[in-house]
Amino acid sequence: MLFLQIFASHSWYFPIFTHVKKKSMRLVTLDEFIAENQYRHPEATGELSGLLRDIGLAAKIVNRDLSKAGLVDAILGDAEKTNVQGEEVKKLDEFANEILIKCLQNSGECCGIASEEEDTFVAFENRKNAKYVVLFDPLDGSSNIDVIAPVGTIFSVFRRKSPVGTLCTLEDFLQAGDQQAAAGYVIYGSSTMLVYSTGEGVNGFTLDPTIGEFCLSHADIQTPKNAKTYSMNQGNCRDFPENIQQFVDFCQDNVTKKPYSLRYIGSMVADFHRNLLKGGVFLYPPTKSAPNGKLRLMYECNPMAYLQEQAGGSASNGGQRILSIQPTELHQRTPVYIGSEELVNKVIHTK
Ligand code: AHM
Ligand code: MG
Repeated sequence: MLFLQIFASHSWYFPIFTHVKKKSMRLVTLDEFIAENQYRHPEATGELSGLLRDIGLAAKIVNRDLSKAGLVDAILGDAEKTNVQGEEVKKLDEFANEILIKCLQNSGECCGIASEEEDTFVAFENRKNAKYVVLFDPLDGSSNIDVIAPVGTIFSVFRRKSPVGTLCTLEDFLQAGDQQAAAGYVIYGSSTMLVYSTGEGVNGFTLDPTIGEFCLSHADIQTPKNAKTYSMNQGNCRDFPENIQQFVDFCQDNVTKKPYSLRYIGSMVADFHRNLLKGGVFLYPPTKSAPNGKLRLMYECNPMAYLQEQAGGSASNGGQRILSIQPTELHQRTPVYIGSEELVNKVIHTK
């Protein structure tokens, strides 16, 4: 009965109902999509597929908790406190961090993680036989939660370099971005979407809350080669390098009176997602007080650069392709210019 109700309420997904609505298409869930991709690669062991499914599960749990953020005191409370029931009070980014760690440790495919919320990497003692490590920013832009602006989870997956059967090591995590086996993000906005790539294009899945499944909604995302949108914290402009100030002048284009649009939410996932779909460039330049910018190479810039390149865009730190940077520390920061290829080129070639 329940199945029939769900089936009927989603009739537009199914070809059987094409006589009802012309644009009908079959629903493809994230799990089906992952399984289909695995089937197309007979050499695949299914471990990466399992890992991606587990990240999807963690995203659903985070999404559930986020949607209650304004209602449940424990979710918005400060860390290091207990509530009246004596339970530990946590902030949402700590919740998200714990959920991801638990889901990945339970998965069996992940031998260790590194998180923006942890001082150093965590090796899973009980998962020495797993082949992958995952790095993530559990809740990027979390300062936006209080005002119900979009936030996101960003993740990056590498094959380990240390021998299977041993504890993972720092070397497994400190790999250049072009070695990523997969990367993606979840955006928790007016709807919730998971976007990921395993190096064969970029696909987006929107969470259908009525069935609790991510469903393919944005197949093979290609980003526009050019656009007239830029995203940056322009309040810092006087502190930016001369060439970035020149680029801002170019965007404001007082000569031809055709300025570019400035769109900045202050949540990288949201700004990136809009630019990925509609075109644009996101900039987080160095400043005098932060010569390497603010954003982290391993948790934010590498996964987003991987997705952007897979979608036909590009990403640079101003002198080097983001994906070619050899990391030296887990938490290292880098300036980043990422988005539509022609706009990124314009930024990095402006003198
Ligand atoms: P966070 O990882 O502590 O949430 O900080 C990262 C966020 C990004 O989502 C966003 O692009 C940036 O910080 C905004 O910084 P600013 O407030 O300096 O513009
Ligand atoms: Mg972050």
